[in-house]
Amino acid sequence: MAAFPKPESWMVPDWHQSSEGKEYLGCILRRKKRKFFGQIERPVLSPQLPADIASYKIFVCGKSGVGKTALVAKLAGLEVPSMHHETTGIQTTCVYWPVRPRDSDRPVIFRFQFWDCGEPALKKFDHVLPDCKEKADAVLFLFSFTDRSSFEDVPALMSRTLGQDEDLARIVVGTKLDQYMHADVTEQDLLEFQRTWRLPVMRVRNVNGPRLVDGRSLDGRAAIAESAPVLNGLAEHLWHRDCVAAGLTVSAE
Ligand SMILES: Nc1nc2c(ncn2[C@@H]2O[C@H](COP(=O)(O)OP(=O)(O)OP(=O)(O)O)[C@@H](O)[C@H]2O)c(=O)[nH]1
Ligand SMILES: [Mg+2]
Repeated sequence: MAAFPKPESWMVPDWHQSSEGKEYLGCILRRKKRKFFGQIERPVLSPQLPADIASYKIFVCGKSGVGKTALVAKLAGLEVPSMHHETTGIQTTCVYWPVRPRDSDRPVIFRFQFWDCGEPALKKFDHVLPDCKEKADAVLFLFSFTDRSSFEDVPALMSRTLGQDEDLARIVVGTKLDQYMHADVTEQDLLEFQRTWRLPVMRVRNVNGPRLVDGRSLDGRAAIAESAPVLNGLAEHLWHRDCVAAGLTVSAE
């Protein structure tokens, strides 16, 4: 998975690979596998590992089959479904991710609550879209590298989803980057899109790593390494946005 570049990071880069980062990552692992957190569960930290928690609600949208459920599963360290099963209704998933701000002596544990909603529910029930957006901090707009129409529809998807006065972070995510033989969207297309829309674009491969057991990755740390760039990218973007909103820093735009 690859995240969009940021000129100056407020986080210590690759902290999750440091010895301190690995200690904190222990709180999202259980018996070397990624721990699944229910809505009211949270990581248990010992007094030797103090941290602040920052919670964000993130609505994941995009046309059916683009990879919304697969992306959330990948970020949560769960098995990515190999077949397409349409998501009926709304599925929420909590993902915890520790990061280390450069200017703080305490790590911050991000709690991302992803709201993944299948398109039929959005179309059928008027209350679903407002529910997904209520108190949300960000929307991920997904397209697939193998489906040009899903890419070309992103501007319309954004205006269908958010009104002009809705100030949520907008992040565009291209899925199926691994399917480069069937790619229908080029880097040049993405550069032009970024120039026009000035939005971050992430590129992801929602594929299972090797060795899966019981629907969870056998090697939780290997799975973490694969999803770290996207989780770090989300944390970076949302935190920076909050700092700009609080007047603590200036926008790079
Ligand atoms: N190779 C590859 N396959 C992917 C990727 N992302 C998703 N898929 C596959 O695409 C299919 C559809 O993915 P889903 O995540 O179920 O799609 P969705 O957007 O949730 O679809 P709905 O629930 O119907 O709205 C599944 O077979 C996934 O395994 C990817 O990055 N690479
Ligand atoms: Mg789905």
